[in-house]
Amino acid sequence: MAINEAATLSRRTFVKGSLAGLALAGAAGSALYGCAPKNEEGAKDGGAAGATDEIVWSQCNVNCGGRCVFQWHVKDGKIAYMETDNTGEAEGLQARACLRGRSMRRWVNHPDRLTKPMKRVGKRGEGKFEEISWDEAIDTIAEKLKGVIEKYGNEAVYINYATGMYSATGKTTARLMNVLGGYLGSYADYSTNMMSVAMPYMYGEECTPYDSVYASSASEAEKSDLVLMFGNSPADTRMGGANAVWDFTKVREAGAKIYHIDYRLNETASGHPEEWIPIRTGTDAALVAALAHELIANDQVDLDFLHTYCVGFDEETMPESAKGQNKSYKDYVMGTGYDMVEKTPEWAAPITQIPAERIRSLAAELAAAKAPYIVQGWGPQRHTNGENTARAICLLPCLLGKIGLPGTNTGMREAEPSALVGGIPNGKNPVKASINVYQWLNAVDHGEQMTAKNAGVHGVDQLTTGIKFLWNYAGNCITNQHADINKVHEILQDETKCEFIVVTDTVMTDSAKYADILLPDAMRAEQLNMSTNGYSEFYLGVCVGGPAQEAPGECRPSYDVNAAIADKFGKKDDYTEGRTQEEWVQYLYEEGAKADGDMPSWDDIQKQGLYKRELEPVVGMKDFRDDPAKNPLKTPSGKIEIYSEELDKLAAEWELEDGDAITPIPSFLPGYEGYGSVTEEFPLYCSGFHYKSRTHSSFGFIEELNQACRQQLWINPLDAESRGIAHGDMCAVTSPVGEIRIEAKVTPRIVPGTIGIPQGAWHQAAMDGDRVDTGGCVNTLTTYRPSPLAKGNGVHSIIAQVAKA
Ligand SMILES: Nc1nc2c(c(=O)[nH]1)N[C@H]1C(S)=C(S)[C@@H](COP(=O)(O)OP(=O)(O)OC[C@H]3O[C@@H](n4cnc5c(=O)[nH]c(N)nc54)[C@H](O)[C@@H]3O)O[C@H]1N2
Ligand SMILES: Nc1nc2c(c(=O)[nH]1)N[C@H]1C(S)=C(S)[C@@H](COP(=O)(O)OP(=O)(O)OC[C@H]3O[C@@H](n4cnc5c(=O)[nH]c(N)nc54)[C@H](O)[C@@H]3O)O[C@H]1N2
Ligand code: SF4
Ligand SMILES: [Mo]
Repeated sequence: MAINEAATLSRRTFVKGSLAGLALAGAAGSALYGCAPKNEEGAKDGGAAGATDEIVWSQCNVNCGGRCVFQWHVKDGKIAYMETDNTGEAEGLQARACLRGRSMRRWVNHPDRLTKPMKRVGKRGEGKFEEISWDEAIDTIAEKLKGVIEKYGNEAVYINYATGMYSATGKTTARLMNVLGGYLGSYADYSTNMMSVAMPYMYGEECTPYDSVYASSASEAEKSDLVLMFGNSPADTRMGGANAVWDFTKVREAGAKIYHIDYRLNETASGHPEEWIPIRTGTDAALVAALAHELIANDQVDLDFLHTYCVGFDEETMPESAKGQNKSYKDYVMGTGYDMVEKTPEWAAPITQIPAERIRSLAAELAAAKAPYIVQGWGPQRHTNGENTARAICLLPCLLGKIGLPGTNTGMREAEPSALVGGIPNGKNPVKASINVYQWLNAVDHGEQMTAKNAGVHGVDQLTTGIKFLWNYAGNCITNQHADINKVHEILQDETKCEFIVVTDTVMTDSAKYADILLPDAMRAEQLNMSTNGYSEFYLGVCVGGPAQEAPGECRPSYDVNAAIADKFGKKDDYTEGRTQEEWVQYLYEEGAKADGDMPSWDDIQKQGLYKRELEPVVGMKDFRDDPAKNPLKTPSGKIEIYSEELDKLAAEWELEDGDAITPIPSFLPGYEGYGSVTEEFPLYCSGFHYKSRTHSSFGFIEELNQACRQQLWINPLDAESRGIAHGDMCAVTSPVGEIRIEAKVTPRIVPGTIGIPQGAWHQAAMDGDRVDTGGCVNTLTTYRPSPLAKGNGVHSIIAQVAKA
């Protein structure tokens, strides 16, 4: 059913009159966030509040993933205020923006916007720049790029992981580089790194965290009688009107029990403390082992399911290579294999901080549940032992035999919809080598030493060069969002390592300070924008519109900038294929519409701005459950591999760092700076979490948002009292690699022994002085230690100490 075909209130241009009054009346209310006109303005026009010349559709394209819809009300060529999605009838189907999205006007019109191209004049990271012309900027970039390619080859060019811009025409650096001979590729992402690499060993190579075949829709949880969430908080991380936060509200209303396993009482559990099962950060796989122990001890595992659909639960289904060696998961749990330790609730209690009795009762509740909906967010896997944690959580529904059935989930995060339109294609990368996205800093430092076996290099056995040229478009992952900022600073100071860095952003972020050339981008409100739905659990859609106003100063769309760079190589036509950005948008829309069959015409979508239709819910792995012979998984055995022969092989062949391990079954591993690693100097565990007031570091400079949700250190009263820290005190948090200042939030909403820091605050330190970060960025504290299998960012594993500052 199309829910916005008529789009009665959503015509692109409408002036005054009753329709305008109707639409605007609904928007009144929250002037603080710039989404509604002031009353005085409205009064002038007899109630058609702040009547504007035009409504321009656009979207929130940051990487919270919600892609909520904006209607920019434009007056005299300037954005006057913003209204969000008010179309369609059904509840929950409106892609309504959260406070961050509703602050977008403050960002777009901020006096701190970058408006001119600049070149670095101080040291890297110092933040000293001089304005230059676009001609000089483009000439310099082209010349440096040519030089690096000639001297080191295309493998020396890298495009840093960056998530600030999701739109059909937003990311074109890869396309540019592909027409210029390619670049060092990358795999996985900072969001789901350990899960993306580990889950294919268990559920098959097509299993990604963004797939709707291997996970159930959030709405499926409404049919469940027990929802078990591991580190999953849609009310923090999917706050938009069409996101999963809405579903879980309905689950509660439907009467299902919900449990949140988290080291903190997150916003989704807020107001429902009875739903919170506090756990020590990074120890979920130990909890799963103890739950498995109880299920096995009480004959509550579904042996039929395990023997038909899975490999490696017990001896009966072990692969030939591992038979008779006590290497099954059951052997691990019952104390007859590997470490010969029985994983009883009493074993798990001191590790997880969950009392043995609670583990027992939870196992009983799980065994009794008709349709357990087991789901993990991406927090539990963003640890140095995240590969095994992700697999262990997915093991639970297997033990219960509750996969592929109504009301259940596979242990993965909720399913995400597919896209209705694609982006400008990247083309093919002629360079074969790729690295994990998190390995870029090692590749700058000592790329030529990185191999398949010691660093997870893909495509080649060994890199031939380090990274010499770094592109960074719409990302803050050079420093702020990466790890160990002090280490990054040291490595990037040496200009013989990475010789040239280009950053394109809209404001002076911490990463931007490391640019050799810094380019000012036009924002999406300032150009024609198109994007499909984001994380929405409710609809498939597409939104087209813009520009709403002109970009300030000399800001230019990055598509045009990259075309100008391609031109310096005589490759402009290869890059553009003869299309302007606007022509690409139309082309991509029409390609999407052709493939879809139901989307409106290009003419209609331009008038209507937004198209959406309801999404059919899915049950993860239903086809496999219904007919495993006909629909085998893409694992070597075609089954769910609880024991993976491939992982066993890697474990034997790879060169791992001291203390690291890869295991064929999802056993509990503490991980670097994980359980048991605290010291006298750093006696606390510390974890980051994604925060309401920002999307990572995006919006981090919007003062109103900082005031609404302050950057605070979550600390349990027990840990605070013993340190003489009171609520609101300024604290010094130290880790083995850095020190920050942050205000204390003393709260029982966090387990004792672990502190929590909202990730994404803007790093602020005198890098030529004491390097104490007064901005409170958690990546001042994170050690740069890629995880064993994925080589990913286990940045939620930190050890720390806190003192009153
Ligand atoms: N407001 C807001 N929303 C966002 C973002 C944002 O920055 N701000 N970022 C977006 C992006 S790109 C992503 S990838 C997603 C991130 O989504 P997630 O990765 O799921 O978010 P996190 O906050 O890291 O973790 C989710 C929860 O897991 C808990 N947790 C952490 N470690 C553990 C653990 O070891 N065990 C258990 N059981 N729980 C743990 C945290 O306390 C948190 O409540 O969010 C997206 N949405
Ligand atoms: N310790 C720790 N670190 C983490 C995480 C964690 O949980 N803990 N989470 C990780 C995760 S999941 C992710 S996805 C990454 C995200 O890390 P990043 O991808 O760096 O995300 P942001 O910090 O949002 O940075 C986006 C940048 O894009 C810019 N931008 C926005 N709009 C535009 C535009 O129109 N044009 C241009 N040129 N720039 C624009 C913003 O100003 C901002 O600087 O962080 C990771 N880092
Ligand atoms: S929920 Fe996400 S996409 Fe929606 S407005 Fe907020 S930040 Fe933007
Ligand atoms: Mo992410």
